[in-house]
Formats: sequence, structure tokens, C-alpha cells
Amino acid sequence: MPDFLGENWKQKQAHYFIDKDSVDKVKINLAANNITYQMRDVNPQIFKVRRRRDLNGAITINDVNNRYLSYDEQMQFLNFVAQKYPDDVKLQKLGNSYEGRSITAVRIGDDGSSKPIVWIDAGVHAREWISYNVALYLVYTIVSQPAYRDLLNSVQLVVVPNTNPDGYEYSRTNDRMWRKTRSRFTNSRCGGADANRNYPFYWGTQGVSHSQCSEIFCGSRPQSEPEVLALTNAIQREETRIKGYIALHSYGQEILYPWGHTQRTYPSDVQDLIQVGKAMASAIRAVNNTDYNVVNSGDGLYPAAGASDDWAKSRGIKYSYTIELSPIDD
Ligand code: 0X9
Ligand code: ZN
Repeated sequence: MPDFLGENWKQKQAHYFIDKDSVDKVKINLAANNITYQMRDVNPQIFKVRRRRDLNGAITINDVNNRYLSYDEQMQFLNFVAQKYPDDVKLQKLGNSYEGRSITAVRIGDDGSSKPIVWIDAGVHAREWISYNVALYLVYTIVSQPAYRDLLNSVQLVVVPNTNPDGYEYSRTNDRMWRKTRSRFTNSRCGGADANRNYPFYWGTQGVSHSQCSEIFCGSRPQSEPEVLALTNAIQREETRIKGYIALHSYGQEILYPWGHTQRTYPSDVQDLIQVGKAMASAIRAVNNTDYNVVNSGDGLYPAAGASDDWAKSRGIKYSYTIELSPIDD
């Protein structure tokens, strides 16, 4: 099974990552199925990473907009924002990753009232780097721009910019294409589980693998990954107040709605999800004319069980989505 990277729905393309030993085999299979394809060596592109840092030392929004930050830098940036906007921003520790990094939530507009919450998390897949920056940019923009004051009077946001810090660091320093967590198993040559297959809803059923070496290994049991346990616990503590859930991924330029554990199966209020999904898409279109497609994740992408969006929906969070961000950087 090749490793799915993302898609371009406008050009009807799906992009996969394959290792060079399987090139010939894949070519034969594609030809046998009449599938047109292009192949290229992505190594040069993958390793062209900007690591430049602002001269003054502090991490600013300029860094967030121009380069990818280390996990430590991401946390420095959040601390800086929390210090600059102490009335609006509170940092909350949700738990620790397998390797002991803290999973931090940014609570925006938490005034102790019972306003509805919109929960946004990012980076459960380590290699989807853009999602971390989008989450950090979103935190900064919402608190620094006066235009969002009204919004914060009526909703509270909880943003978790890095839900997989171990995987992210590993992707930055060892293997750019790393997707999973970094949990280790005894007597196995492969570690890590796909945290977006590890949530406790139809766990292990479709679009997953039970072998530890797979990129979509669903873990040894639901919530086997400490990151997933921390996130599910935190969401459950306030789930009656959470009305919206968004998981940021890349790439595909798509807004995906449940259910995603199987195909042709939808929640009873699916029309409401489609309606709000389309409203999000047109709000996005109004900014840069970027065209997001609103599709069911099982039908439009592929069935994959144990993902966070399905689980959030199963807990009664009405508007639950996965956003596959745009691959285009201009
Ligand atoms: O496969 C995934 O986890 C997501 N795509 S990605 O390319 N970022 O890996 C899509 C998840 C969609 N949601 C469900 N299938 N429930
Ligand atoms: Zn993803």
C-alpha cells in the first residue's frame, strides 16, 4: 500500500510517496489499471528547508509566516503571545507526549463564562508541517486584530497547535516523511502509530493497518498513544460546551465532514454540516479566491477509522471537520 500524501481535486490527482525499490512494481500496476501517472524524485525538494531565524532572537509572527519552527520555538512563540495578551490568552497543559514533551492548548477568550467552544487542533501527522504554522498564525491573528473582538465575546477558542510534538521533531531532524507518533514497542523494528487511527470510535475497522511498520498503524488498542489519550480526556472534560471541532491537516484544499470510518454513511444532521462547511469554503474563497471542496471524508477521500473528527462527532460535537490545507504557498 503506497503512502498517501495528499491530492489536487481540481486536477483529479492523488499524490503518493513510494520508495525507490518499488518504482518498477508500481509502474506495472498503474499501467495494468490504465492509470496515467507522473513520477519524480522528491528528495531535493523535501530537504530544501528554510531554517533562518530572526536576528533579534525572539520568535515573532514574522517567523511563523516565513519558516517552520522547532517545537521549542513554537512554545516560545505561544509564551510570547500569552505574555503580550494576558487577558485573552491562557496556556493549558493537556498532558505529555510519549517522549515527555508537553501538549499545550491555547485558550482564547476564556473568561470563565460558559460560551460555546470551538476546538481546533493541528499537526497530528508529523510531516504536515504547514498545519502547525496555520494554527500559530490563527492564534496570533485572532488576538491581535480588533476585528475579532466581537467573535471572542460570543465564542471561546481552544487551539492545540502541536498535537504530535515527538513526531514533528523526528520529521524535522531524521525523516522528513515521518507521519506517526514516536512510541516504541518491545521487539519491533518499527515504532509509532498513526494517531489519526487511534481514536476510540470504530477503532481498527477500515483504512487502517494492524502492522507496526505501516504508516497507518492504528496502535495496539484505542488511545494507546499518550497524545490521543491527553486530547480525548481534555475534550471530554468540556464536551458539552464544544460546538465545533476542526483538525488541521495537509494537503488537499478540502473541508471533510463525517463519517469517515466507512463509506456512504452520514450523521443524521449531515445537511447542517454541509451547510456550515460550504459557508467556511465561501469565507475562505472571499480572501484569496482559494477554492476549498466540501466533501464527505469516507466518500471523497477514503474510509479511515479511528480519526479525531469522527470521534469528536460521536461525542456530540455537532460541527466536526478535518481541513486538508492547500498545497499552494502563494
Ligand atoms: O488519513 C487521514 O488521517 C487524513 N488525511 S491525511 O492525508 N492528512 O492523512 C484524513 C482523515 C479524514 N477523516 C476520517 N477519515 N475520519
Ligand atoms: Zn493528516
